[in-house]
Amino acid sequence: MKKNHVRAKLKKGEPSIGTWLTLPDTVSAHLMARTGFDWLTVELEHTPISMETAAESFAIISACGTVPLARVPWNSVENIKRVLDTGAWGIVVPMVNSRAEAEAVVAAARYTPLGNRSVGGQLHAANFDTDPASYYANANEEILVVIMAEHIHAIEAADDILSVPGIDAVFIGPNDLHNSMGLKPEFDSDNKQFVDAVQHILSTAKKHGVAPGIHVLDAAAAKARVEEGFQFIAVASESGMMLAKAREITKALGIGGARQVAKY
Ligand code: 3PY
Ligand code: MG
Repeated sequence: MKKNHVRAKLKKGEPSIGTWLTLPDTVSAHLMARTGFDWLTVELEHTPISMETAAESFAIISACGTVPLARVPWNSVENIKRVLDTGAWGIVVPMVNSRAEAEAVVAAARYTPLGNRSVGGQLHAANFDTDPASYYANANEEILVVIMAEHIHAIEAADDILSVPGIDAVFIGPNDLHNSMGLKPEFDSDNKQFVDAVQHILSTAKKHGVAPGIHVLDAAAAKARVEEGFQFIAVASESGMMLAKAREITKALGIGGARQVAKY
């Protein structure tokens, strides 16, 4: 069975950099899997990506030697089960705001005795280049479980949440976190409440042996967060990169007026 090299890196305390896939397109997933990112997260929370496109993307990404992850639309047994059973090597779960919600994530993502994930499916084993019995026996050691801290309630309950056994990483969603503070959604800011919340997650994660992570917009921000001790870092998204480059060109040509493009 293949090894999840991203989980291994995080366990060793090393950083691991990836990006988000937001387009419902297996061709762009294939091309992105060859660009050098450690992992690619198929984004099912805020996009029209179907389960079929996601499953094909997981297969293509893993065949390229990159780790396929899925951000599920919400924290539920159904969502977590379906992406893992169709071949994702890990999950990113939005808005985990309490210990009970974190325990529910682990229960859905880990097989007994760590959780109660139901057994079944073919594609999980295929993507790890093994048979289902070996997958069931080893999946708890290979599946990456990432929960998101993106609400002030998660910051307040960080100690309770991050002490739940079975969580590998905590990933800050800066846009929702700003939003929950009544601030404009942004990837970063100097706002003291936001800065303190980020530092609180960083130190609480380290205390509990959980890899801290955050979503950033560019390589400079990714390097700065690595310097601070963050490990699981997402840089923008494939559509954000495409649109930023397209806008750079149309701006240089003086066309398109003051049009803004989505950042991720
Ligand atoms: C956020 O910034 O809210 C996110 O969910 C980033 O992935
Ligand atoms: Mg969010």
